[in-house]
Amino acid sequence: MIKFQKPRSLYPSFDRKDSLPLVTTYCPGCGHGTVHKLIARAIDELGVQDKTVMLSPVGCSVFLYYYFDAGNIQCSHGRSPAVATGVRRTLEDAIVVCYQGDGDLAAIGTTEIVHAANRGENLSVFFVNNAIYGMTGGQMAPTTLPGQKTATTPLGRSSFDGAPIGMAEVMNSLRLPIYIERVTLGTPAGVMKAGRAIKKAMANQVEKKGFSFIEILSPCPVNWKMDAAESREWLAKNMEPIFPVKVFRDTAEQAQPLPSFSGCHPWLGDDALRALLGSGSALPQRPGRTESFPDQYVKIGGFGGQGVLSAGSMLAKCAVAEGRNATWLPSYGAEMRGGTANTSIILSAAEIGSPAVDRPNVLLALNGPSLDAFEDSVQPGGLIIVNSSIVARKVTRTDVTALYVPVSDIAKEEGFIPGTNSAMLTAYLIASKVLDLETFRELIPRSVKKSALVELNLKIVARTEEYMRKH
Ligand SMILES: Cc1ncc(C[n+]2csc(CCOP(=O)(O)OP(=O)(O)O)c2C)c(N)n1
Ligand code: SF4
Repeated sequence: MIKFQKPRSLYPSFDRKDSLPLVTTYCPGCGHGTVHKLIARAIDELGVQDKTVMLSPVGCSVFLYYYFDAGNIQCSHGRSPAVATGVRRTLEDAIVVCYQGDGDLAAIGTTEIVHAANRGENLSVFFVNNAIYGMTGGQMAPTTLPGQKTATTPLGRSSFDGAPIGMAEVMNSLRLPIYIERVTLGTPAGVMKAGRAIKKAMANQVEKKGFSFIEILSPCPVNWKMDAAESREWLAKNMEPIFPVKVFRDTAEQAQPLPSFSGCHPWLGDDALRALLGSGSALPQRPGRTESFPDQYVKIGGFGGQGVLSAGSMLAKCAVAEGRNATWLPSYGAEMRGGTANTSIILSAAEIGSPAVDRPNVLLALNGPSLDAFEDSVQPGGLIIVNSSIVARKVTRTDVTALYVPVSDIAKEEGFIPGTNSAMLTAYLIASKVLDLETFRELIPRSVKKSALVELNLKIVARTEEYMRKH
């Protein structure tokens, strides 16, 4: 009969390591190995290996994915609760495990953990508190004990360095977490109890109950400068009085499963969300152009006040109205009115992975600084439309199509300078032929509140159309 077996959710041998695939990277007696085993056992017992996503921290456990045969995302230092929130909200059934050290969670990542807990995200967080920065050579952590000697407090932590932060207590000051417990690896009984707490935190997530936080007091023999046995004794004798081991809160029994959602806000349907954002079904759906077009990576740049951001938003709405996918990413610089502003838009028939546009294939330069800033980034074969009313120079690139349209003059002659952006969008829609100009015309009354301004914008569209026909 097999009494003890390595959990299935740990690899039988750690082949991702460069050498010694049968041992971990952890020092002898380190608590990380124990915690890994307890989590792996919980994953096995709950039968969730194929849907578990482990979030590796920065710290000694950075190579978590060497060991766990499960999904993994390596997060920036302290950011795993934010990454976990993203995974939670896109993969409804995933079991998302945040594994964090005290440098990771209680120092650089304090904001992320507090807000994820405060939102009551359905997550399991395992906080390995070894009172020190292990990976970087034993510097003081926020959890370092008073008087404890570390690389940065060689005479011992003094009150000048603050007091040990009780993260379980901080969590307990928030309203939404459903389960908060501090456990210890200081004794064999403590390890058994830690295993039960870890499993319970995972089970809460499986049942969609909400946010569970387990703080695990864990030895770091190497940086504490002790052997394995001494470190567990030191932990029980010195850490446990400062960090009381107990259940701080357990309301999982009463907690109702959180509402289910998929890629959308849990309390808003798709239509309500679109209406709120002023897009999708709230827009007229037009057949538009049926021809396929290459994905458009558009950068619009100009002075603040030239309507750069609203031009981007309008372009994205036109695409959505024609049944295309679009993203609009405004860039809010520190600029005031008169400074420079830019926005990125992607138009595609396919789903769009990221809204960032580093290499545009379309540049709409409403002013000279935008042409200077973005000309070099345009893809070969791309299109640059320059506001020739105020940009004196020509495009220097010879591997792109350059058009010069006096969009500021057109808007000015129609008596409405803020309509410069409408003139530029018209020029782009005509030159590129990707979307129907009629769609833009139809959307203007929906976006511009005052009827007098609707008229002016429509006149600017007509004037630009005429200019483009003539030239
Ligand atoms: C943004 C950033 N800042 C600082 C570091 C350096 N750094 C790496 S690990 C670490 C602390 C690790 O301590 P802890 O989270 O307690 O984990 P342990 O190694 O003790 O398990 C720090 C400060 C980094 N990698 N990235
Ligand atoms: S330095 Fe400390 S925390 Fe890091 S592996 Fe060694 S014992 Fe573990």
